[in-house]
Amino acid sequence: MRAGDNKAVTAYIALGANLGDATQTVRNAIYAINDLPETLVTKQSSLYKTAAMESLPGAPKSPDYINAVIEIKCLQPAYLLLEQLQKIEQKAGRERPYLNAPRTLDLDILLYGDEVIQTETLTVPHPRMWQRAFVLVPLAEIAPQLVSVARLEGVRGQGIEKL
Ligand code: PH2
Ligand code: MG
Ligand code: MG
Repeated sequence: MRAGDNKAVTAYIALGANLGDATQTVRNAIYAINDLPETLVTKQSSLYKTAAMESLPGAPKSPDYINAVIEIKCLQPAYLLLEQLQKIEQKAGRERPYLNAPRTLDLDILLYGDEVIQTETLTVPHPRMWQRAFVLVPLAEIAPQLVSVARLEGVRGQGIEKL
């Protein structure tokens, strides 16, 4: 597809990794997403090193994450995009031993145009995105119109460092 295709939806995807060579995994994932059918990566944030959030009580302490956010133009429906993102996660060695376990790669759809989606497998907008500096700071870098100063102020103090 072409970036200017006027039927394409603009969507935002959060990338996160905190096992193995996280930086390389996130970079490779961006290439893999750009290679998906009917999908183009049109913007990409810097990479950020971020403190792990929301580990389960009693779970081993999680290593820092590498996080980023990308903008894509996409001609496929969100549920198909999700399936393909999950395949990329699996190829990167993703396992799901427990909630919020450290992961080789996590790809979350944050926003899919202005669609509101609530199914068993997919909730868009992402329900926790506005509470997380590791999402809002990179999102504000590539889409400042989507993130108000008040939203950014709300996540101040969460550990995040631009690489
Ligand atoms: N993802 C989580 C849980 N906690 N913490 C950081 N810093 N970055 C993440 O991507 C992340 C997290 C669940 O997906
Ligand atoms: Mg996630
Ligand atoms: Mg996920």
